[in-house]
Amino acid sequence: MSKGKGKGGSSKKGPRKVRVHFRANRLTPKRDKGWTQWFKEGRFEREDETGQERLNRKGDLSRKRTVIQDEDGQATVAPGNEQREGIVLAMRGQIADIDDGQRTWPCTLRRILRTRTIEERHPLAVGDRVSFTVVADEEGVEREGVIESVAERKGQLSRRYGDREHTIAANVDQVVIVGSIILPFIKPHLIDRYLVAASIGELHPVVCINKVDLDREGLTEEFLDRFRQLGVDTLATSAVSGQGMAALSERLKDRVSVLAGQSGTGKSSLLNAIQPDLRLRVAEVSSDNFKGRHTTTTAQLLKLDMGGYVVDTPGIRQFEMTGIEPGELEAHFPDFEPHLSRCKYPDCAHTNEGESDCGVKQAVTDGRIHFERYESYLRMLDELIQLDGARQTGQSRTMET
Ligand SMILES: Nc1nc2c(ncn2[C@@H]2O[C@H](COP(=O)(O)OP(=O)(O)OP(=O)(O)O)[C@@H](O)[C@H]2O)c(=O)[nH]1
Ligand SMILES: [Mg+2]
Ligand SMILES: [Zn+2]
Repeated sequence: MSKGKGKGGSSKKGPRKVRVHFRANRLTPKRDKGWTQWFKEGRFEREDETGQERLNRKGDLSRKRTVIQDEDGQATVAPGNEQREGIVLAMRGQIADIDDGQRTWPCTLRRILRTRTIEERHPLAVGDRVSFTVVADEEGVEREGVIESVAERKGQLSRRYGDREHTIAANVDQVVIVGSIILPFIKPHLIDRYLVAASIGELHPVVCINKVDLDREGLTEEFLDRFRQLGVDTLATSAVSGQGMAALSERLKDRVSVLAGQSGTGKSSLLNAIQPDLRLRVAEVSSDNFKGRHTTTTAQLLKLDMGGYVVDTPGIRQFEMTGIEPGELEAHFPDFEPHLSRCKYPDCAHTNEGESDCGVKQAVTDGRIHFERYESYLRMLDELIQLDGARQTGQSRTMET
């Protein structure tokens, strides 16, 4: 993948970077709060615009700082404004709200970085760690910033959105997949999709069935059993009765989590129950179609008083996979693993006619793999094959021209 080397930076016109000396009083490290600690721990390395230079925060402070100069050699950044580190709390169109541990800065992306993120189809996401410089307006008031670089991500929840990858949350440890048996009705297939996305994004998954107070027939436990058998952590909660809330708090404490799932399952309500002063907007499920009303409209990173961070996300109807080839899908179904060695053909896609040839199909027949899990696999595989086909046709078209 192109890292945008040499693009823009070497052109005669436009901004260029220069190294200038720090003023002595700038060498004192700032007081650290909250997540700025991440940077200090060396989990974060800075990359400059050309992608060549790396500045490790663990090492000594450089005696120089970088400022951006425009064509006339004028610094567009107020003198003394060294780069700061922060984390994306929310995205508002082209504006990212960045928290530096002290306050929130509305920031835009440096143009070269915007070009690169568009080219690589990895736009900025909630949870991204960035370096930014604060700029002063005409009156000399510092109100906003410009993002200079984005750190490599570790752990993310992403889906395909058209021909793009949409990262719902970056730098998270775990995803709590929130569903409900009724109001809205459970969608097992959607949960399977989130589980695959968690596996691709290297996140610890938790399947949480909320609104257990409404589950009069007691279907929750049986449903959760399916996931326990996969070794997946499960929870049964009610934001109304308080059931399971202590267990949910325990899972969220000191971790960076993302809450995801259908609209109306109670993601925001669960967070309000854990920490009432978050005051997240919630709304009743529609009595016409038993579906949520898409109350949360943008993902936002929230700090929990008990320790940890959580991203509340808007409920989505569809979740399309990204980041894998069709042949890689089976690796994200841990329940298939014990049966793969019984497939007659090493490249078996588990879709062939004869069950005797395929360990996975045999296991579905025997009830050792849940048939809905197998159906989920088939639907996702089909989608990935179609996508692969479309991509190849697209590529050959490009080659012809
Ligand atoms: N009975 C019951 N209702 C709940 C529970 N949790 C949430 N609700 C209700 O479910 C409705 C939807 O809750 P929200 O918290 O807005 O759901 P959400 O998942 O955040 O929805 P989106 O933001 O649209 O994705 C609200 O009317 C809540 O009061 C619960 O445990 N039991
Ligand atoms: Mg919500
Ligand atoms: Zn097979």
